[in-house]
This record gives sequence, C-alpha cells and structure tokens, in this order.
Amino acid sequence: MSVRSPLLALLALLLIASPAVAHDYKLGALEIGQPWARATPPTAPTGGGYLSVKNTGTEPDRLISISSPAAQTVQVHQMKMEGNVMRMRELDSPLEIKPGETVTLAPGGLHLMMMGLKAPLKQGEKVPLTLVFEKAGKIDVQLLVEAMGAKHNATH
Ligand SMILES: [Cu+2]
Repeated sequence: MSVRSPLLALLALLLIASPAVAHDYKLGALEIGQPWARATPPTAPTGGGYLSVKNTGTEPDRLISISSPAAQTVQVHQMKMEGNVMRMRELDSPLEIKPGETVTLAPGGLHLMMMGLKAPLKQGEKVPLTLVFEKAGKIDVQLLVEAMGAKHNATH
C-alpha cells in the first residue's frame, strides 16, 4: 500500500461530501445559495441571516413568508441612510427576484432579521428556516451559524 492512499481516500471522501458542504438549494426556477447566520451574544434579541436567491426562470418571483423555530418572526431588512445614520428597517413590500437576477442578502445590506430569538445562535449550529415564494412555493433550508461579526460564510 502506498503512503499516499490514506490521503487519496480522504480526498475522495471530501469530494463525495462536497455537495452537502456547499449547501445550496434548488426550488423550481430558484436557487438558494449558502444560507448562513451570525452567532449572537447571549442576550441579543435579534440575529442576522444571509443567503442568495437566483432566479433562473422567465417570471419574477417574490419571497412572501419566512419563518424559523428559532425566532418569533423573521423579516427582510434593508439598510438605509437617515441623515448620516445608517438604520435598518423592514422592506415595505415582499422581496422580489426578477428573472435572471440574483439577490444577495449579506452583512451591510439586505438581510434576514430573526426577531425575538428563543436562544442565542451558537457558532457551528444549524438554524432551520422556511422560505415561501409566491410562485416557486415552500422550501426548508438551514442557516449555518458562523462566528460573531463574520463578514461572509467562512465555511466556503
Ligand atoms: Cu435587521
């Protein structure tokens, strides 16, 4: 047996495992990319969630409902300058994803806000999240919890 074979075996295992690690989801014409969240301090009432939605179809779709057992409600927030203060607030109308467009929810911009967290989000955990789109329907995804203050999904 060659010295390298355990390594090759490990590589083969990683290749097999990679679709799960990438953790993207497909729902009709929509592709949900890499959902993740930030770990929260013990008493934080809210937590941020992030993902991308790509519309590969020919019609616009809208995100009409979001829920998670980890929070009382989940909203889509936008960041807006008010005077010279950056504030966030809920979108006035459901998030729309136009055909051929990818909408990215990321720190500093559009994001999911889990309001009324039932427990702090801990790094390494997976938070279940249900998304309902007007046309594509309903999908359950999992947010991977990254470090507090993470700028992007470090797993990838
Ligand atoms: Cu927010």
